[in-house]
Amino acid sequence: MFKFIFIFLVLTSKVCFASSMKMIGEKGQIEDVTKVITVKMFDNYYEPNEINVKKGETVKFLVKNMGELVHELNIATKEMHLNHQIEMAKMVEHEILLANKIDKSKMKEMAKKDHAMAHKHANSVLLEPNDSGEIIWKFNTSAKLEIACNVPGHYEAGMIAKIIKN
Ligand SMILES: [Cu+2]
Repeated sequence: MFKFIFIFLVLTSKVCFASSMKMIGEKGQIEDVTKVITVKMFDNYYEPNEINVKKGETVKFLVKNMGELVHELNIATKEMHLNHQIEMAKMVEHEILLANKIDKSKMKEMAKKDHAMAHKHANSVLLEPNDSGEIIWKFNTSAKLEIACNVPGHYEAGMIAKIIKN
């Protein structure tokens, strides 16, 4: 019985996650990219802090962390960001996420037990200072989205970039 409940919980959380992901768009394909946007991350803000996209467009984001702290660029709804902040706080608690460093070997270890700790989703990158990454995202839904950093304290500090769809 307990086993059944556990499996049920795992399945429902996966389904919920998948459906909210679908709501915000999907991982884009390189051949569909029509716009490339460079976003610089500082302590604690983005430059630019307003992104214009067309509905249906596939955008490649080149992300550079120019700050002295670890930062994230995550494309989601406000509600998803707030939920994700709980996971990020857990990463800090487990000392996976330090102020200016990500303990990648610890992250791998934890991910075996708790998948959320792997922090590998197509809609986000988590970068150490001087590191860079990219996201290719297809904006094929009308969901109200924002780019945000969910490292504890950063969202509250205003590390948010508006996504304007037209
Ligand atoms: Cu940040």
